Amino acid sequence: MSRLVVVSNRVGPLKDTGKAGGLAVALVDVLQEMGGLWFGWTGTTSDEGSFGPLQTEAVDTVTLAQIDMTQADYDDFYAGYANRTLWPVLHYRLDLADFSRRYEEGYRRVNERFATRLRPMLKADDVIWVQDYHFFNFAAELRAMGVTNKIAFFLHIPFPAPEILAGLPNADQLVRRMLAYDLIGFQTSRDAENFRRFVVSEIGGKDKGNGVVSAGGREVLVRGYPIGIDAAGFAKLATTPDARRHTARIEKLVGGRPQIIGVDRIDYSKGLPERFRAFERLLEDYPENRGGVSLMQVAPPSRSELDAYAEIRRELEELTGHINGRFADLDWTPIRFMARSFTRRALAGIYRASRVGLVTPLRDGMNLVAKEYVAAQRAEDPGVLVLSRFAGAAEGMPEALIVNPHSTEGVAAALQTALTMPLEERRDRWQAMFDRICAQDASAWAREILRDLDAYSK
Ligand code: GDG
Repeated sequence: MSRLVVVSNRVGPLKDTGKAGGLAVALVDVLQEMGGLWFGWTGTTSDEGSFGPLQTEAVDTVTLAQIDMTQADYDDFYAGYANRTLWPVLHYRLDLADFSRRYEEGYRRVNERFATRLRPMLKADDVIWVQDYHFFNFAAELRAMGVTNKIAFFLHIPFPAPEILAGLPNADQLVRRMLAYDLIGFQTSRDAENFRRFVVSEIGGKDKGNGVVSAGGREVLVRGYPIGIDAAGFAKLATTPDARRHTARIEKLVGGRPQIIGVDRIDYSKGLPERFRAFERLLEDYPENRGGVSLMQVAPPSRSELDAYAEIRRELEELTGHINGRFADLDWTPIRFMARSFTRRALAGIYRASRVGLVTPLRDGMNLVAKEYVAAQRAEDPGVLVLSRFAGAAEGMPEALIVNPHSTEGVAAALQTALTMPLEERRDRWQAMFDRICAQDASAWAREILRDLDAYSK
């Protein structure tokens, strides 16, 4: 069997995967099974940057190999092109994108350097799997160095309609370089379709059917592979003593009154201000909820050095103050906004204590919170998931209450439906979603991509 080489911006952890998300768990699983190398950035900057020493760590059959970046690489590649250019464009926010030439150059530089450092570690029959928008160019760089191995790519965030992507300077070059991969996986069939449409309409390629596109002498398999979570593991987490303690704390606090839960990194793609306004509308339009229903928002800050992120946080603090000031009562606080993180166990317990899971991104590749919320519920008395149609997760969770996150009235009405839904209907909807997320878990996702890569590319 071939060895697996995974490339991603951040790597690991190999041990203590209890702390890691579903992605790390799934990758460690397949890496252990096939034997493998996981290559990426250390997370630190140094003067030597990617020219500096390779830091390695091995556990059984898996080796982690990491290199630093220089401060300039961090600024131009990571904070720059990845997070200030690609992230907004791929989330349909051309208005927020910064198209500085310096960023684009930094992106090419880091992709090239990282590929150069990986090259000597590669063996002839290694299977290479590159993750996410940081490394669109990675296969093209490897090919330029003569690497002929099978290489797959998976994009964790949305791939926008060609009409949007065309706004990115040099988008055609970016997509042309992506054709150096043998397989390109997206979160949804819609994203895959957007990519194929771009290849046909913008770079004169051909759609050959069955997901295959061709251009510039290359043929690539382009498909949707919705990422899953370790559903069974997460369900177990929700019943650990630590999780139970958190469930009990909330139950004590709300005293039988229903709680709505939101869990999101503070990011403009997550639709948080829109969500708070929809909750306010629930209290306006359905006054019977005043004094009863509350919204708990767990919101770990991310990328706070970027203005757009700092602004969202301020806006949320203001909205919380406004809504609480307007509606709060002696024994009831409408919104609990917490700009902090919790352990995964605590999160599982928090989900379990919440009658409604509110997941309303304006755009999201998949959204794992939607799946975690479902996994953490009690089978006998499960909560209801309210889910944005613009989350990739909506494609595979039709039993959720699907909403347009831009519609304040629509989300408020769905919340009211969720809060008044009879037990039997809650159970039916939950069971269908739970069965599906267990069958299509993170490890099934990874295996399917690797199987297709093996079957498709010669
Ligand atoms: C990207 C794509 C895609 C959140 N708060 C805490 C915490 N979390 C965990 C959640 C979940 C993860 O972070 C967030 O995953 P999402 O999928 O919701 O969103 P992104 O971070 O934007 O992830 C997304 C994903 O990649 C995978 O392909 O689904 O579309 O944007 O697991 O539980 N974890 C802990 N404490 C917190 O306070 N421990």
